[in-house]
Amino acid sequence: MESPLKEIYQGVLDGDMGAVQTNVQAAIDAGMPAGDVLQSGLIAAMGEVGQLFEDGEYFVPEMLIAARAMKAGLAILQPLLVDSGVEPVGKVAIGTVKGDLHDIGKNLVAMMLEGAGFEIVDLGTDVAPDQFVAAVKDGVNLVGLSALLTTTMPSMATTIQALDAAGLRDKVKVMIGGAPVTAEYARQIGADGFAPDASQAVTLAKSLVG
Ligand code: B1M
Repeated sequence: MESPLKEIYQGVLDGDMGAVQTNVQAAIDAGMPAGDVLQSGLIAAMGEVGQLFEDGEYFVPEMLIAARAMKAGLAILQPLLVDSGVEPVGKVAIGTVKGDLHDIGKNLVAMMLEGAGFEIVDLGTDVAPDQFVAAVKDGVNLVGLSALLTTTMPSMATTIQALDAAGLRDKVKVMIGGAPVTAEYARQIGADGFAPDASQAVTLAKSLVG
């Protein structure tokens, strides 16, 4: 691992926002691709934060400050990952489902979709099924549902059922993702597709609206 990446990784683990910002900028200035900084620095470190939480070494406050540090790094990468000026290829309403407050992955997917030319309606976190229904009534052609908790995954199914009940299911494609979500689960609840990460979410979104 090269030095700025190591510092970024450690900065996220320590929740040291300043160190993350300084080293993300240093990595970019040194010519490192933004995608590498994201994957090998920020995302890799957040994976370890999750492991430390599971092992009982980190608690919610540590997760929160790690997330804040990661977001500070992402803010620097965002303009580099989002290549603007492209004609919208589709309009996506994206949100983290009801009961779930995790937004880093959802934001990353939104950012990458925007970079690929999609218009984004970001509904935020803890999004109730009727909010997705309202967005579809407003004219989005793709709905993106994110869930990070096994306990909130059923809200994905509830959202699809709400679209169905509103008579809108055949007017919109639904893609789902998030750490505990699988392709099998997508099939089970009648989603149109599942993507394991942000770049595959772009490929999937293009194929769904194409
Ligand atoms: Co939470 N948390 N958390 N947490 N948290 C997890 C998810 C957990 C796995 C940690 C663990 O135990 N190892 C665990 C869930 C266990 C489970 O459900 N089985 C957990 C828990 C238990 C909790 C609380 C219940 C803790 C508590 O209060 N006791 C609580 C729940 C709050 C709530 O939501 N109601 C909670 C709270 C929090 C914080 C607020 C402290 C913070 C979130 C801050 C924020 O998001 N603003 C937090 C964090 C940071 C995590 C971990 C450590 C990191 C999540 C993250 O940002 N990853 C996480 C552990 C982990 O996932 N390893 C954990 C980085 C991000 C880039 O990855 O979100 O997976 P990810 O997104 C990826 C892909 O999944 C995919 O693309 C993204 C980019 O590649 N993807 C999509 C995501 N959405 C997609 C949508 C798509 C397509 C792809 O299409 C639409």
